[in-house]
Formats: sequence, C-alpha cells, structure tokens
Amino acid sequence: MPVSKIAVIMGSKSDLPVVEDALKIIDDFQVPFEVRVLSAHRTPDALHAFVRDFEKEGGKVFIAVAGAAAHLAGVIASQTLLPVIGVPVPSSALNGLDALLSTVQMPGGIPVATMAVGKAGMKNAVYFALQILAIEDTTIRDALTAYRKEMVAKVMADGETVKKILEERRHQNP
Ligand code: RP5
Repeated sequence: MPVSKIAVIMGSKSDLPVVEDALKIIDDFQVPFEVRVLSAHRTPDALHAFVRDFEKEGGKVFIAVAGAAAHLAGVIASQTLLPVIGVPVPSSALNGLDALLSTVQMPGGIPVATMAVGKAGMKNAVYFALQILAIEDTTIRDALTAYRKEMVAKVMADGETVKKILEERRHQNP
C-alpha cells in the first residue's frame, strides 16, 4: 500500500459534512491520504500516537478540522515538525468564530496555517497541502498548474456569460 502523504484528522464525526467534498480533490490528484476522527480533548493519547506514527511512516502534511474550543491543530503541531493546516468548523453556538480564534491564535514557535471557517477553508486546506507536496513532486505541481489554467478559463468564460446575460436584459428592457 502506498504511504499516505496527507492525514486529515477531524475532531468529531459531526465534522464530516465540512470535510467530505474536499476529499474528492485529493483523490482527483491521486495523492494517498488517510482520514481519522481523533480529538485533542476526548482521545488525546490516540491522537498523539497517530501523529507520531504518521510522521515516522513518511507522511508529509496534517490537515486538522475541528469546531468549538478547537485545540486539535495546535495540539498536533505541538507533537510534530510536519506542517499542520487548521480548518475551523462552524459547529457551535458561536458559528465558528470560537474555532477560528482557537486555531489561529497559536503562541509563537508552534505554527498552524489556519484556513477560512467551513467548507471553503477545507478546500483551501487541501490545495495548500497539495502545494506543499508540489515543492518536491513535479507530478502534483503539473496537475496544480493545469487546475489553475482551468480555473482561469472558467472565470473568463463566466465573464462572457455574464456579459451576454446583461446584454439580453438590456434588449428586453431598453
Ligand atoms: C469539536 O467539537 C469537534 O471538532 C466538533 O466540531 C465539535 C462538536 O463535536 P460533537 O459534540 O458534535 O462530537 O471537538
């Protein structure tokens, strides 16, 4: 079995709706990854063991997804020198602001690369992880370059579509 390069750890099964769409992106890039439900507060020993084993086995990047008092990314970062990307989840009464601040406000010396709250943050976490891997992996770099080109083409095409829609409306309501 190929060595997993990315570990996606979520603090609870309830975080899955934020995570699952973005996992398809990792699949599309054909990068081996693994997913775990592990909590900084509820399963600290299992979390520490997984972080150590993943690094030992040749893993490269962690993505930590958690809501509420979200210490998951910071605790992972305290246990490894691998890059840790944090994704705050809007799962509490404070709608993710608590998770954002808990994830982003790390003390100096133990960095966490914190993404936006929710699904957009998870998507960017995946692209950021791929960009980290692309530093040394030309296949991933080429795939990311192709993805960016597609994005440009799509936005330009969207611009043309919007132009046409507005012109049609102007003709209908001169
Ligand atoms: C965090 O608490 C999890 O990441 C989740 O976002 C939040 C609520 O967890 P559950 O009570 O739904 O398991 O640790």
